[in-house]
Amino acid sequence: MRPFEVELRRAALRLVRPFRTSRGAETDKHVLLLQWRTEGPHGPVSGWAECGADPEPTYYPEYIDTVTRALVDVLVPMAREVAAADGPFLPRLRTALDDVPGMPLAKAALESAALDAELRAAGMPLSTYLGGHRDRIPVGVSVGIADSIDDLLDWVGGYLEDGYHRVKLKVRPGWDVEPVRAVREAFGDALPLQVDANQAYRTSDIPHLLTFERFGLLLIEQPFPADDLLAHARLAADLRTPVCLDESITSLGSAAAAIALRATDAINIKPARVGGYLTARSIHDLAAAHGIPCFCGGMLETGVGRAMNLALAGLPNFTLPGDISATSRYFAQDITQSFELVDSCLVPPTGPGSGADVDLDAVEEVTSTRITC
Ligand code: OSB
Ligand code: MG
Repeated sequence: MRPFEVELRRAALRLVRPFRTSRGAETDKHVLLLQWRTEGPHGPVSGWAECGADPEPTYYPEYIDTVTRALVDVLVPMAREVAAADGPFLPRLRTALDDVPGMPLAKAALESAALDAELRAAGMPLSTYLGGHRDRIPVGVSVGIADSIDDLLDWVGGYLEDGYHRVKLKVRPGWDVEPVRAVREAFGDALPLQVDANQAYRTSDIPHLLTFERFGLLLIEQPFPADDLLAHARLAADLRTPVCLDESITSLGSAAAAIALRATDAINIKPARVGGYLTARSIHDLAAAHGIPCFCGGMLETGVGRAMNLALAGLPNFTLPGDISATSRYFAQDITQSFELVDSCLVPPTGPGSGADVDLDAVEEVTSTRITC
């Protein structure tokens, strides 16, 4: 393996509208970007990745500062040792990362940057490497908690005009039955609609959640705390609407446990949350073997993460529309080419690696701090 260096940048991009969930609100997307620089067969190559961590531990225990420390102190030095030894780099990096407990967000970011660099050097698209085969990815839109029902209906109406065919509403106790009913009344029973609670309910809310049956939802995502697989299993046993896990699935092992416990009828696979694209593919394969449909989740990614997610979402068991919306749903100006909706689908880029064309000037403009390691 060739020598490499990794540049970590903290950056912030203004969101076109604030995004509020049961766990908090954000007006800007704060992101840790990784650039993996090495020498390819035809000159210098850069692999790019973004980390799913937030500035605070909002959805996951890791946050941008802990990920930065983990990369600088532990994971990048470890990758350098792996690179110095003989043999194919990526599989050995995977094994080395698996030996370190926890920290899936930090590992995902590092492995993704290395993967992008290797594939760009080899001239191979990530979708080919992962085995994806679709050139159109059906996608939906995730709609935050609004100040009023009127605002929510305006937003949803706008997204339907934009061409989205599947809507996910963020819910929490006190913002659930009313908004879902209002959206059903305004836009009809045929609209593919699902909800995401981001862990806001407790086992004692099961009777309340059972009343959601009447809304004919595609699924109900992560109603209970991430480690409470049993609560999800109890709900799933009594609800015909599929229960879908997001934050609970942090590894192949947790996916296997959730499936064995019948705690999940569908899985939101976020590569950034499960330790990277290779593990995401393993979870996809496991779910497929058990007849559990998946969708590719998102965390308001920039074009860097979005391009990679589109490559993954081409795998055959991503049968539910992904949380991968067009650029204009997130940012007025992204740091890559923009992604546009075509018949409720996004088109994965076809270039080598992720296919993201990173605009270095745009990256400079949003960067606040950087570290090279
Ligand atoms: O729970 O799926 C989630 C965004 C940030 C953090 C968690 C979640 C989300 C979304 C947005 O729902 C999906 C997207 O990127 O469009
Ligand atoms: Mg979710």
